[in-house]
Amino acid sequence: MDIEFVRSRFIKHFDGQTGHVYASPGRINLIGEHTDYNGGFVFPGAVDKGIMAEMRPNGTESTIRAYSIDLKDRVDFDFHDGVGPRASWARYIYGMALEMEKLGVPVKGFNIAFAGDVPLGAGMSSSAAMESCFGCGLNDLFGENKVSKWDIVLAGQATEHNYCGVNCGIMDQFASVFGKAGKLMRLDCRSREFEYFPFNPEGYKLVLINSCVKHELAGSPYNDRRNSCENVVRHIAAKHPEGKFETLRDCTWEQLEEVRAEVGEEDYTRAHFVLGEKDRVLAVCDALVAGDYETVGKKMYETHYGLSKEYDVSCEELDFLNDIAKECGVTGSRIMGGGFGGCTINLVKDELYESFVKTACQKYFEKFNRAAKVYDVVISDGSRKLC
Ligand code: GAF
Repeated sequence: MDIEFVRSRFIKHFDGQTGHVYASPGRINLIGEHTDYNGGFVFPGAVDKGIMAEMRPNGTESTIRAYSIDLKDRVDFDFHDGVGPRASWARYIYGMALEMEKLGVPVKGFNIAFAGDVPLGAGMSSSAAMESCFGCGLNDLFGENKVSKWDIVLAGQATEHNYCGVNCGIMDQFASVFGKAGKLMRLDCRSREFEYFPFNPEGYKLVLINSCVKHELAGSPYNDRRNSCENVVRHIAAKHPEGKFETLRDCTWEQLEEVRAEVGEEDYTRAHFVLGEKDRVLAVCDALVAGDYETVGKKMYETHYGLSKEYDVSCEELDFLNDIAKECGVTGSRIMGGGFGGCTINLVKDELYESFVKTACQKYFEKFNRAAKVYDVVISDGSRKLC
C-alpha cells in the first residue's frame, strides 16, 4: 500500500484536491492477553501493516464524506445527527469525530478515503489501526496536534465502547499509537507506565499463521469474558471492604479461592487464567532480558493452554495450529489477540522456520480444506503523518 494509491482514490472520489495522509499500524502481542481490561500487563508491538487515510476539511459544519477504498463503499453522514452511519467501518470515523470533539478539538466536516493492508478479522487489530489513524488525522487537521497520544488511545477505546459494541481494553490502540520500529512495549495497564524493549531475538523469527477463521469481537463472547472478571472482582471486594479492588490486578490467588464457590466455576476459571497471565508477562520480560527464549516460548504455550482451556476463546483450528507448532519443535506458539479465530503467533528457530511454515500450511489445509496465511512480523512505527 502506498501514498499514491490512496491519493489517486481520494482525488477521484472527491473534488480533485489533495489533503493530508496519515498512517497507523496493526499490532502483534508477544504475551499478555485479556489482561488489559483487568489492569494487568501486555507486551505488544506495532507491525508493518496498517491503515492509510487521506483527509481534508470540506468546508461544511459537520458532514463527513467517507470512502472505503477496499470495500468500494461510500457513506456520507452528519456526525452531529445523533445516530451516525450504519456501515460498521464508517462508525469508527463517526466515533472518532465525536470523541475527539469531546477532547476539545473543533472538528468540522471533512472528506476521507482510506485503505488498509492489515488483514481483517486476523486478530491484528485493524479496528484500532483505523481509530488511531483517524484520531491522528483529526488532531492534525482541526486540533493543532494538541491532543496527547494517550488521549488519542483513550478516544479509540471509547469509540469501541460507545459506537461499536466492544468493551475492549487499551492494548490495541496503545500499540498502534505508541509503536516503535524494532521495539516491543511492556505496558502496565493499571498505571499506564510503559517501557520499550528492543526485540531482535538472534536465531529466531516471529511468524503469524492466520487460521482465516474470522475473529469478530462485536456482539461476541468477548464482553462476557470481561463481565466474568468484573463479577469476580465485585465478590472479592465485598469480602474485603478494607481493600481497594478495581480489577483482577488488585486480587490475589487466595482471594480468588475464597470466592470460588459463590462466583461459580466458569467465572472462577476465567479469572484464574487472568491471574496466571499477569505473572507470565513478567516472567517473559525477565526471560527476554536474560536472552532465555526457551522460557519465553514455554510461557507462550502456557498462555495458549489457558486461553483455550480456561478462558475458552480458542477454536478447533487454532488448537490444531498450536499442536502442529509443538510437533514441529517450535519454541513458542499461542493464539494472539482476543481469540475466537485469527492468528497464532509463533517464536521459531531460524533453522526450523521453512519446514514449520510448510508443514503447518499443508496439514491445516488437509484437515480443514482451508488455506492458512503466513505473515512474517516486522515491528514498526506507530501512527504518523505521511504528507
Ligand atoms: C482485543 C481487545 F481489543 C484488546 O483490548 C485485548 O483485550 C485483546 O483482545 C485480548 O488481549 O484485541
